[in-house]
Amino acid sequence: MSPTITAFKESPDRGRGLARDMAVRWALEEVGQSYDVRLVTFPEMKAPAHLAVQPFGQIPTYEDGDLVMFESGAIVFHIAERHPGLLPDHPNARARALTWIFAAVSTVQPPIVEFGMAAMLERDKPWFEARQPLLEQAVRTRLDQLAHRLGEADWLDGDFSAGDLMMVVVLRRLGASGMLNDYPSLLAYVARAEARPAFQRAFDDQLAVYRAVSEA
Ligand code: GTB
Repeated sequence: MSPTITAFKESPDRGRGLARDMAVRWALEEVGQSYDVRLVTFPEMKAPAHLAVQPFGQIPTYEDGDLVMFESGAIVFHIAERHPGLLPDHPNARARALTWIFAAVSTVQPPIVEFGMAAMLERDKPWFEARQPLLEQAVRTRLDQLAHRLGEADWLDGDFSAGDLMMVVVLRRLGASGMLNDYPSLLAYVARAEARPAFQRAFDDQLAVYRAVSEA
């Protein structure tokens, strides 16, 4: 049986592949695992049936037999652990790939999300202009550090791994800001990842959902 994931019925990202189901779709495509998608509306995400699966009323979730999971990073790691293709064989290298998943979601992502949320929700607030340079600098600090670590390598640690997948998902949220243009190696890193056929399939599938709903 194929696992079932949840995704927005009407994604606010307008099909740009920025919602978190993208990470899960991409991981499943990378390992060649077919899956079903249950689309949920905002009210459905806050209803008891969904809260029983995702206590914070969010997407994505992952259900496979009697296994029920939430948190995109954990889901991606679970998929990577159970299928070949997204983790190296050596135990230490696998541990380092897990480290990069955590680095993506808990070190690089927070300033990016804060910067994005401020631009989306606080433009009319009196503090917006004063706070913006601080938020931008916090993102740039992480990008500087990440670019330094990546150097001239294609991927963060050896072959493409679940760590790269998660990092690219996080970096893609900066797309509209244009900030990545100042970091050619990171821009190329994201482009390299986006060129992967599995990314393309995942992207096309989530875009098809957005198009079907917006044309209905
Ligand atoms: N830590 C969780 C995980 O990684 O799984 C975070 C999940 C999460 O943030 N889910 C969001 C959600 O369900 C959707 S992805 N939000 C509804 C709610 O909290 O009520 C975040 C997201 C949303 C929209 C855009 N966008 O429009 O560009 C990008 C990313």
